[in-house]
Amino acid sequence: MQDCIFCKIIAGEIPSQKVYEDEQVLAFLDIDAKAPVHVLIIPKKHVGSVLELGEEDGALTAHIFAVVKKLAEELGVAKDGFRLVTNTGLAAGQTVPHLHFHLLGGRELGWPPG
Ligand code: D5M
Repeated sequence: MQDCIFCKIIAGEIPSQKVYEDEQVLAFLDIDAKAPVHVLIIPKKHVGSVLELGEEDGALTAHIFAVVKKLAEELGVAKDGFRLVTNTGLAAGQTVPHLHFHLLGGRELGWPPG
């Protein structure tokens, strides 16, 4: 999608520090890391948020979660614990309107989040 910063990252028009890529999914380091491990996992298909996910995206959604699990293990946060966050809409602080999952770990994570 034009003017979508994450679509531009997928297209290679904006650089990113990739940690995983396949045909459906890209994962890269968050530019504003909030934890020692802070990776964004995004579908390559432009989806605005979870509100735009449909039943037809079931396989894609399952694949995203499989990638989350793989990365959590590879990045060393699976054992101690990590958080998976998808901010949705203005009140939740979503700043990029392309579905993304924050994988955060490597420190104690407070609850509830701010
Ligand atoms: O999260 C959007 C996240 O996207 C936020 O943590 C910063 C990150 N971001 C924005 N631009 C970039 C680039 N170019 N590279 C890496 N990370 C980026 P949200 O939940 O929408 O607030």
